[in-house]
Formats: sequence, C-alpha cells, structure tokens
Amino acid sequence: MRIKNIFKLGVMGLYGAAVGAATLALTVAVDVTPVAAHGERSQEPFLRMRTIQWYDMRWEPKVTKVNDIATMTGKFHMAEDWPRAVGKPERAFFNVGSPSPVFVRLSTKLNGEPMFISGPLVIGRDYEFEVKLKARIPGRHHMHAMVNVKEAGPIAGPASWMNITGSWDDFTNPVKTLTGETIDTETFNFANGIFWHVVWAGLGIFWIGYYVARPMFLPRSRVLLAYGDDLLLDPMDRKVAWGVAILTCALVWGGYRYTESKHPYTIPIQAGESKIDPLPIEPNPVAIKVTHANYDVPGRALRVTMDITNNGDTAINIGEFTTAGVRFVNALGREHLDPDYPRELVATGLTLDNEAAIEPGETREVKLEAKDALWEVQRLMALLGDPESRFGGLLMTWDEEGNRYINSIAGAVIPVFTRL
Ligand SMILES: [Cu+2]
Repeated sequence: MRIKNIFKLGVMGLYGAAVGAATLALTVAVDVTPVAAHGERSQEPFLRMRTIQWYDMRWEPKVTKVNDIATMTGKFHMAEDWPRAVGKPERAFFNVGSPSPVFVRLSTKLNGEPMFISGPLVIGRDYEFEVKLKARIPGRHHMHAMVNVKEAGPIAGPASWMNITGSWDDFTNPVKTLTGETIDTETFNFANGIFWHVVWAGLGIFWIGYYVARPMFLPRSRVLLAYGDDLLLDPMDRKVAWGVAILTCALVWGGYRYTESKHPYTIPIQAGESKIDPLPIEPNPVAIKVTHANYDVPGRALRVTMDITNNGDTAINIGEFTTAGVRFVNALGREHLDPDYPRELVATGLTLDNEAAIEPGETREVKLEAKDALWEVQRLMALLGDPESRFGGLLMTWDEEGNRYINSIAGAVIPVFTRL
C-alpha cells in the first residue's frame, strides 16, 4: 500500500516535471524578444528624483572584450528633501544594477575608500564612487549605478549601454589566496557546491516525501485533531527520524572537519559596517529658495519659480537641471555636457525667463522651464498621482571663471492642464 503510494506520487512528480519542461520549451520557442531595459522607469518618481541625485556619471569604455576591465564612476548627492515614505539611508550599500552578473565587480570605492559592506550615508552630503568591472558575459547590457538602502530597497541611477564582445568560455577570474595558492573563482569548487546542494536538497525532499506519503498533511492533521497522535505514530517513523537526525549532525560535523583539514586557514565573511566620510562641503555662493512649481501636462514641461541669490564675487549663469539621471541643458549646460553621456537621457529644453547672468549680491526671481517628452518617456510625471507630489533635482550654475556650483532643489508641484 505504502509502496504504491510512493509510486503514485513519483508518477505525479514526473507529470509535473514534464509540464514544467513543456512550459520552458514553449517560452524559449515563442518568447524570443529580448527586453530593452529592466524596469527602472517603473520606480516611483519620488525615489528617483528626491533620494540619490546622480551627476558626473561615466561608463568607460563602452565596449570591452571578455576579461577586460571597465569602470563606472560618478558622484551623487543625498537629497535634503528625502521623502518621508522612504527609509533613511542609515544602512546603505553601493551596488551595480545589471541584467545578471554580466560583469564581475572587482572593487567598489566610495570617496577613495573600499566599500564592500554596507554603512550609513549622510543626507545632504555628496559621495564619489568608482566601480571596477571585469567583462564576463558577451552582449549589450544596460548598466546602472545603484544604492541599496535598508527599508527603501534598490535605488537605481542612470544607466548606459555597455557592450561585451568575445566568448564567455574564455572568462577567467583568478585570485591569489592568502596561502599563496591561485584559484579561478569562476570554477573553483563548483562540483563541491553542486554536491552540497544535492545532499541537503535530497535529505530535505526525502524527509518531506516520507511524511507526505504517510498520509498527506490534511488527513493527518484531521486525525491528529480528532484522535491525538497515537494513531499516527508508527515505530518506523521514530527510527527514520532518529536516522535523519543522526545523519544531519554527522554531515554537519563531518563537513566541518573535512573543510578544516583541507583548508586550515579560513577567515569568515566580513560583516560590520563601513564608515565612510562624505566629501567635504565645497563653498557655494549660490542660495536658492523654490517658491512655486507646476507641471504643464499637455506641454510636458516643469516650471519652477525660485529666488536665487548670488553671494559670490562673480556673476553666475544657470546651465543644467538634472533629475533622475535626465539632464535638461541650455546652451551653457551643453558646453559642459559630457559627450559620452547616454543621449536618451539628455533634454535640451531648458529655458529661463531672463538669460542675463545673476550679478554678485543680486537676488532674482528666476522662472525656469524644463520641457521635454522625457518627462513622459521616463514616466517621471507619475509623481502627480502620488500623495506627496514633489519634484527634486540638482540645479547647476557656473560662474565666469568656469567654476560649477550645485544646489539640490525641491518643491511641491501643481499640475496644470491648460497654459496659464
Ligand atoms: Cu536599465
């Protein structure tokens, strides 16, 4: 009877596997269109505009061969207007957003210091990062800088397409261990990993399978409730349970003993916290107060009214407004625009009501308009549907000597459906 049950379950399992395989085959045969990106535009606008504000991003080189090194560098500002709904960056980890491990990350540096564990980041301050990547899987990949924030999730920055040529089979990732041995982390102990997965999964499946077959959970639970456990406890169950318990302990103990004899020097994975000081605050003679902002829905334009005070010694001009990685530039901003920055994230529709420079000591009410279809394409205007409709971004100004000043601005946005 029991053997029959197990056999029946086995057959059912085979059916399940067959259905799974057929589904997979259909997916492979029918759905062959590759995705163009990986959903960054569906991240809420307040996450992209008012948390981590990225600038000076570079991806170099854009084309690499398998095993070549590429770098991603840039800076980010932790917005003062950090949304209430998003966890504060008390524990954050710098990461890279990519479609699977197409590159291997060799190192991450924040303000010149290695960052391999998470740590706090300070709101209102700036950080500079450098990520070293080693090309692994050929293809055309959308590579984002990203910060994982505890209780907020991953906050993706702008991405650029990076191409890898060559063959995955040629990929190697040799590292020299502290004992002087050189291993290739791509293949090191692969069989060992598979072996332990099979051992533990096998033991788990046996344990659950044994009880599933004698009898199933629901009838078992009903018998337990109605008659107690006497009816259910077979002397064989006790023997099997003891057998599995002893085997588990023996495997754990034996595994540790074996590892210790084979690798006498091991160090645990490092935990703790990386404490990295933010970049020093640079002198900024520009003070900005946003007084009003609206979004022209049919015109796809954000209009911001603000009072700008120039406390410096030379006149300043506005050149760029950047938010969520989208850079709105005018003629001045274009002069300072990195030609390698992804074209799909550059908008030229930045205009001002008064193009004249803001003189030293002057406070002027400036009406800025950032107009482009990118508001819709990047789905940033979904913020109008949020319970807290606020925009955020970096306003960049340049003085006559070419010094750049960056101010993080933010404010409530009122939607406008007709031209006022
Ligand atoms: Cu992407």
